[in-house]
Amino acid sequence: MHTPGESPSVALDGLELRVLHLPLVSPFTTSFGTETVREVIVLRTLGSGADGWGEIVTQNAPLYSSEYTQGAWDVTVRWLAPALLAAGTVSPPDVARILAPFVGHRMAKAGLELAVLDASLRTAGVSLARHLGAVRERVPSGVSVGIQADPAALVAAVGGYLAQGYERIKIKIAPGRDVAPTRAVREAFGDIPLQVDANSAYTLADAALLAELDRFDLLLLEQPLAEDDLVDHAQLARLVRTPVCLDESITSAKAAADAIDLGAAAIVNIKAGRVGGYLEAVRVHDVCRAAGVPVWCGGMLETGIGRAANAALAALPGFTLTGDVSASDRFYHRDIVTEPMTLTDGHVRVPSGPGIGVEVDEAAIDAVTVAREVIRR
Ligand code: NPG
Repeated sequence: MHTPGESPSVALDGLELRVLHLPLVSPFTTSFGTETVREVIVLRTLGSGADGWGEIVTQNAPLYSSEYTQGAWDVTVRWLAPALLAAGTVSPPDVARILAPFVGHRMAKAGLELAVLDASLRTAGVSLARHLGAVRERVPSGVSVGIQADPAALVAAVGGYLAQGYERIKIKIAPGRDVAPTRAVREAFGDIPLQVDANSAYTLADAALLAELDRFDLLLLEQPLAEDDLVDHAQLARLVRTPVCLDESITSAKAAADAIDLGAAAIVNIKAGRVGGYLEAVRVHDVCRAAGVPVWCGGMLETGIGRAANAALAALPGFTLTGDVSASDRFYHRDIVTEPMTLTDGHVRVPSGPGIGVEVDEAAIDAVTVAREVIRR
């Protein structure tokens, strides 16, 4: 198994934080609400070496997880950034160690670690993909389709993505918007690779309803129950035939190991932000691979920064299922990198340049920046 090795330490003189508001090409509806503008924090390391870029994938409101943008901004400005800057010179693995005393706030920590990784690897001239242990130059691309007004609108949306070449469809479900929309997509498109994501919208009392989805031969049923309902997920897994995949519940490699031991997860969605960084994400991958549990790379509507890093992660050998690593134009009219990710034959390219392998478009990022702060040591 590949373990990310040494990479140069970064001398940190400061950190730049920005809140961005990126308009979405179409509203994105999940069981917890509708987004029309993606609010995200982008970070830049300031120092003598190369600038490093990172992204904190929180949303405006704490609906997917307890983290949210203003909270992440506050904890970063008040606690996380000062602790890193006080250390002065940090290697990528130092970031998690230095920030470990601060409980939780994994998305904020992941964004900071990514910025340090990017600065370090740009200086070393090594790609993030190579550093993490990627074995592929391109990865298959899946798309996550939000809840639509009715099954006909869902079928139209899915048809559009299939026409673009997406290799796998994930549809969001919620109580009352589950069996009928799934049936509509199955009937319209036959044997396509299809999975559903409930974002914790059900309880174990819904087991019989969720078992009705078995007849649609889904790849997986993602996070049907609440984040901390591991035992209930294990019980549900015995009541449905569709493999249960966990997202929100998997907050670390330890959580992944526990979920697998309990029989709560047959498949794991890996998001670096949710587990506190790309280095922990690799450890989640390793735990799952050793247990024979397939993984796939989740998405958090990343800008070109996080999207490039996700493609690198998704190129690791255990990512045997197609991830939510879609083209930039799935979400954005104008991304903040000079070469936004595109779809070719249903795949996206894994960047091979130093660090995350993409360049930030300063004019584009300035145009969507709604708050900016520089913290110096
Ligand atoms: O392709 O980036 C993408 C979006 C994938 O559906 C997606 N993400 O629950 O997995 C999820 C969902 C999400 C997005 C959750 C944003 C929270 C915030």
